[in-house]
Amino acid sequence: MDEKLRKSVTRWRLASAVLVVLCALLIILVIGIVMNKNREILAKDVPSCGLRFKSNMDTSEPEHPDIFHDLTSREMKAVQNYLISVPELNLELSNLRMNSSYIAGIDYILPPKKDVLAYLDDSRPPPARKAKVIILRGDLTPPMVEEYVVAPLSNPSYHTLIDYPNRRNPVPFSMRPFTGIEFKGISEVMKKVDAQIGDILRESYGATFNDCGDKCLFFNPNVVSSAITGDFTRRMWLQVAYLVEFYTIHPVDLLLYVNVDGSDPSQFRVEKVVYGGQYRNSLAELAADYVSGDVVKSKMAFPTVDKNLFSTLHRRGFPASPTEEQRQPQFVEPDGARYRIKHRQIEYMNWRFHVRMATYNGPQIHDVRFAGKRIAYEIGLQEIAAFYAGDAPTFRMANYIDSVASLGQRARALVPSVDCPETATYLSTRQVSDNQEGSVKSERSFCVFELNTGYPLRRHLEYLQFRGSFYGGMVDNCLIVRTILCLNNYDYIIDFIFHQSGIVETKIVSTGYIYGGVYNDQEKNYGFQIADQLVGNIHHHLFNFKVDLDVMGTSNRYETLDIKLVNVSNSKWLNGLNTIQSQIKFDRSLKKTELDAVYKYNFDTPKEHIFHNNAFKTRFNEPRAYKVQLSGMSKQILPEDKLNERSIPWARYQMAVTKYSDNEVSSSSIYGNFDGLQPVVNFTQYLADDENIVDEDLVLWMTMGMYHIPHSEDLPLTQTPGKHLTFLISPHNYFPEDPSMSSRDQVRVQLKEPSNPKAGVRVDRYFNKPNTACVSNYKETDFDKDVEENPCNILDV
Ligand SMILES: *[C@@H]1O[C@H](CO)[C@@H](O)[C@H](O)[C@H]1NC(C)=O
Ligand SMILES: *[C@@H]1O[C@H](CO)[C@@H](O)[C@H](O)[C@H]1NC(C)=O
Ligand SMILES: *[C@@H]1O[C@H](CO)[C@@H](O)[C@H](O)[C@H]1NC(C)=O
Ligand SMILES: [Cu+2]
Repeated sequence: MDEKLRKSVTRWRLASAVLVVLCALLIILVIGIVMNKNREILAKDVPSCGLRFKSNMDTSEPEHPDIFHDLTSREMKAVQNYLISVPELNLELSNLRMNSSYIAGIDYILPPKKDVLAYLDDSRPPPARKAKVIILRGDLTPPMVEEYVVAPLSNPSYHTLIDYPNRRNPVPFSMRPFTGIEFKGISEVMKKVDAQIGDILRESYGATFNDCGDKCLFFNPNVVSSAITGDFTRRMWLQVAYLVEFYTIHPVDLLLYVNVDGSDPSQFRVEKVVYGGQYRNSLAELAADYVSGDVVKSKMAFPTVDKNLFSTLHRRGFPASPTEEQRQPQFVEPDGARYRIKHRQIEYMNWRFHVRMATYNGPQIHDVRFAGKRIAYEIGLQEIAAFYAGDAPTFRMANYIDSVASLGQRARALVPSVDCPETATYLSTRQVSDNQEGSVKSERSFCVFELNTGYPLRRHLEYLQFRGSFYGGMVDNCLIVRTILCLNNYDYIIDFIFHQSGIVETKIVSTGYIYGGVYNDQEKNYGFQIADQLVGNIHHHLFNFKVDLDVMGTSNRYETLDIKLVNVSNSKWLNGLNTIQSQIKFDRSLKKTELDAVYKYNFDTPKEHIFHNNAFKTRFNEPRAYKVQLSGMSKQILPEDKLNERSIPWARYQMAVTKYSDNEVSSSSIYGNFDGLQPVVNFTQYLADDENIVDEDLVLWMTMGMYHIPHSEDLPLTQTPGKHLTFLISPHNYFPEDPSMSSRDQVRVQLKEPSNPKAGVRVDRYFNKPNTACVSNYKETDFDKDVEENPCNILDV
């Protein structure tokens, strides 16, 4: 090819390339215009929806709270005003110190069950409302924790120390729950730490506790149970950490054993210290050995805090797709919400129940009825525990029994479109805690929503024409009541789920930050190294729930359906040699006493658990029962009645069944983290009297759990998939058929003329119009704007 030709070809190539690019740009432009036009059309012509029936949502606080309602702000104030006027209580509401007399929490006392049922079922007058007030008497010598009943709430006029037949009151001060005042006290110790080993801290870790600018240290407390030390002195091991987002995965190699006994923080002191794995008996000893070169220096650098720091929750990295703005799927309720809320009573389809947030135990539902009939008097959380392990003394002691932090006080704001769907209705809760006059409202601490699970509740397709050709199915639309408890690093999501088929499901799921220590070879069997110097320590999550089941009244019995092997002979019709066939059958086994009824899961003895009233049978004389199904079991392998295990005896059983007693309200207590030597509540005693449980009012104590060996994908946060633990309460020969057969959510398809398929099919949706387009009227920005203007609706400010 000559030079001229080559040049002209190159020119042509260039020109056509430019043309192609121009065309492409033009096409993109045209598509863009058309698409924008389409968007405009959508926005203009499609009606917005979700507006109707908003009047069915009355989430306000009532003037006259009904029997299951939590304390109202007015009642809390009245209790405080009354108590402050009682000279011998010496109560203070502000400028609190550890040696003040102050309120740790106020909770509603549910009246004795017989009085509640007389009111609900026999139109008797409602029993008087009463409050339980826990007062930390730092002012007494010795200091004490006192539990009072205060009543009547309409106008409080008396208070008495609650006289429990089976638990101590008052309780030693050293077993008290955590309060903000105590943590202020502990931070006083940190001033001493800075004074004594501040130089070591700066040289080793580039940070101190006080006057530290943006390079500060903080600590994670690990309660040392009295069951371990053998005495009632209040002590903790503190894991020192960098105060960054987030400190539980930024430990430094320093552990402090602190004595935080009594009500005088000036007496709080460090009794042992572990620096770089080296034990010393005092800060002074460490300081001396550091100077003389008798300790190996530990060295860690303050983390670089930016969005790429592995422990922060800023978005980072490159998303696979979508790479440009494209919104996520959204929820819409085309004709408005299909449930009603009146204060704390919720109605959905055949369901009706009340919800509340118990100060110490967390979320509870009461008087759960389906089609008008009570199934459960109460279903509620009792305790959340996390038992860690490790070579470091901190992790050996890190056996959290979380009601030490008052579970109900830890329910905080739920974020629309992340924590709950956009369509959810929110309820707020109120708590009184230390250092507060009046009560504090937690906005959006419960959410209520109907969830289209996108999963069939049931379906069948008969595709063969000669067998009738039909389809019948129904999506599992259910109502969910959700709360999330924020317990330091962990977040526990608790759902009560109401299915249209009469099944109520209770679910607990964990997410949040893990808690890790400094990695060294001794930790090898306790966790993986998952970041520089970080080990994610193994731990066992354990949860206990109470279910006060009332199936057709309070006279109930518990039977297991024991699935067994049986050998049957086929000799009547089979003339061969080997006519014995093995198959399964079940035997009904009535549980007669509490100890007879404790359930420890055994793979070799499969069984189902049913509860029923012996006076109510189906027309075939079968018991009309409710079945309890456990899907979150986890074996607790620590030896029984030893050390910290003494505070969680409920975890020995996957289910225990007791006879109802007004004195056996909860399986655990806010003192459990400290009181192992002599527990204030010893759940084993509920069983030890081995009462008859046949035709009695029965209470079920359900334990669920999960081992967690953290791995690098637990960074920055541990995720919810695979961590759903549930138990279900389902009708079992209780209804003649699936009660959801009456639901309009179902779809039936059949031939118009069974003998003439060509005539086509008919689809019946029972007035549930499909696919009518509408745009959700939900505005995400409402939340963003709200919290911008009212930061306290999401964060403690
Ligand atoms: C209470 O504690 C504070 C400081 O913590 C102290 O100044 C005060 O004297 C104490 N009061 C009593 C009565 O001991
Ligand atoms: C049934 O037969 C099998 C062997 O075929 C035997 O192992 C088992 O023990 C028998 N069970 C009963 C309940 O008889
Ligand atoms: C709890 O009570 C049971 C039964 O009375 C008893 O055996 C057990 O030792 C008690 N546990 C503690 C920690 O006191
Ligand atoms: Cu975990």
